[in-house]
Amino acid sequence: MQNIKEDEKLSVLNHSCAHLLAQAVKHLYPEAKFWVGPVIEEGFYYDMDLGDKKLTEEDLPAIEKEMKKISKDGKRIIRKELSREEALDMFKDDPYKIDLINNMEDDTVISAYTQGDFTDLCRGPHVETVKECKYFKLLKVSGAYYKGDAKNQMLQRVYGVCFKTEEDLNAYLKELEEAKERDHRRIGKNLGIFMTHDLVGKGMPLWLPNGALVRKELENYIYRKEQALGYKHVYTPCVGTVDLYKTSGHWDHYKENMFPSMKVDDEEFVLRPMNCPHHMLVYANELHSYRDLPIRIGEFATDFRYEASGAVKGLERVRCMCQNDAHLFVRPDQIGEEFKKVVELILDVYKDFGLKNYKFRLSLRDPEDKEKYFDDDEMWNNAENKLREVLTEFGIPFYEAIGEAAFYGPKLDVEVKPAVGPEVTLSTCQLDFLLPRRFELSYIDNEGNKQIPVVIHRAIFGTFDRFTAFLLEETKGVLPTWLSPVQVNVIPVNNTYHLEYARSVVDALKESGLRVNLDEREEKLGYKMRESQTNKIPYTLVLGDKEKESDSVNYRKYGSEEQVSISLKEFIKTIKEEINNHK
Ligand code: TSB
Ligand code: ZN
Repeated sequence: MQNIKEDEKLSVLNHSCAHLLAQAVKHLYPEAKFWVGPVIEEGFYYDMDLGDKKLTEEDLPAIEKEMKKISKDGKRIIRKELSREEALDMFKDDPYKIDLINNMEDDTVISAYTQGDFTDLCRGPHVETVKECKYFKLLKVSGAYYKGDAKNQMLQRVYGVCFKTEEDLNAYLKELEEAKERDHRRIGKNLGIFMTHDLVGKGMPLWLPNGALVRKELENYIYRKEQALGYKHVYTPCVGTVDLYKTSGHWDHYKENMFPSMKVDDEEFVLRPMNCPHHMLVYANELHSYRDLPIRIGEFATDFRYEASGAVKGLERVRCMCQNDAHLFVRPDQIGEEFKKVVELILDVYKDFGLKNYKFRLSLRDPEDKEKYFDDDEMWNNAENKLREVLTEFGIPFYEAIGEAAFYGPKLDVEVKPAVGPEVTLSTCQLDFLLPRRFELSYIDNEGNKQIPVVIHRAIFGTFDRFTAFLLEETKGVLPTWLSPVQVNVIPVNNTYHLEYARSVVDALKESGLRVNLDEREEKLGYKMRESQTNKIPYTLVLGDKEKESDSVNYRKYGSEEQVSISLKEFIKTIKEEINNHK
């Protein structure tokens, strides 16, 4: 999707279009007051106060119509510089603009732009006439707190986008439409993957039977991989005492991302935002020798995080999530090798899922930010250099991001781009020299002395929630056979003659461990076959006389027109092979 901000001319055009929007709104709702209307990557928006009038998407066409009218009229856009007094006088009826003026530095050049009957306080620049804002579209409305502060009143934000030509606008709208089609919230609903409910709460999705099947398969898949790599899996509670998180440092560094605490008897609990403290205690439960390391503690662990209500999104950004988490306890001399193994596992998993659209990001601390990051230059430099070294050795392309590290150490993140909205992190692998110290962890070295291990935090899927969201978007809902909630849909040509045979095929498939649906509804064959496609079921079997007589099946693979006839035995062998190869 084109980034409007990156094209200077387009950026100016969009800014002018924001003014055009405000002018049109002012014509339709004369009481309207305006806050700010900046250009963003996807176009522009304007925050406005319309008193009691609550805008909905249905109001947008009328506003667009008024914008078109003003644009056609073709008034020039005229800049005027003002003294502070003139500006305060000009906008005396507008508390938001007064606020803006009062917050300007003394040496700011204050300017206003006028087009016909509308004047706005603005730094500019703008296009010459409103005529140039011709190919635009208003996209959506949402609430936005004044100055982005939840304590302030809610304003209304109208989003739009403007292009130089009709073709550009149409191409953009088509892309937008395709992104909407790919949006996991839409696919997730259509395929019965998850739901949400106000009574459960924001950012708290409920996994429906189909979604639960997908998730279980993902769990089994990664569990087997991790077991093979020597991980030990545990179960620990999804709460901990405030003292646990004071010991870990989360209470000081991560509190704004945590749910508030609750008192039970004489204990004060928090819903855990991370599992590291629990795993530190699991490690500390036994004495360890240098020979035991690395120790790899894994868990599919439920966490709760406070995410802003405007930021929660389907399964991608939730307040209750399940991490595919593990903490690796290693000797300092094992850091490079163990980190490498994690990167290998990430690459291996991504290959299995056929994922290609991702970027490695090396997230480093901001050395200036002494609040967020613990203060030990040497530790940070060592850790950051170590990660950089391994990546370079691997020859993996990566980019560096200052200020994105966790408070306890630098990390490697895998970034992906959702259908809608900004990039998010999927996998993560984080070095940590701090937590082992805070929990006074140790192992005995080969000379009998106590040493402190290093911890690597890593999540391959990130969370099952986010990974599923991404997978639904990457596959457009066409999951590989091994992950599909229903793998085979069996349709008898005629219930009277073929149902019995169809049932025997279903039994045989189920016995082989396949997930099967028998469509025995009294509907037309063509209708049933189309529905099988809509539900994105990998295999549709159509069973009639020929199949019944020869103990065979006639199958059609999702997305293919070809109908294939093979023996039932052969079919089971083929599909099982496909599943075992994670295809
Ligand atoms: C890897 N302590 C480490 C852990 O040991 C940790 O919690 N790291 S994290 O904060 O980066 O979270 C791990 C992963 O969870 C992220 O990489 C991301 O993929 C996923 N994640 C984070 N926040 C959310 C959220 N709100 N919704 C869904 N997934 C999330
Ligand atoms: Zn952790």
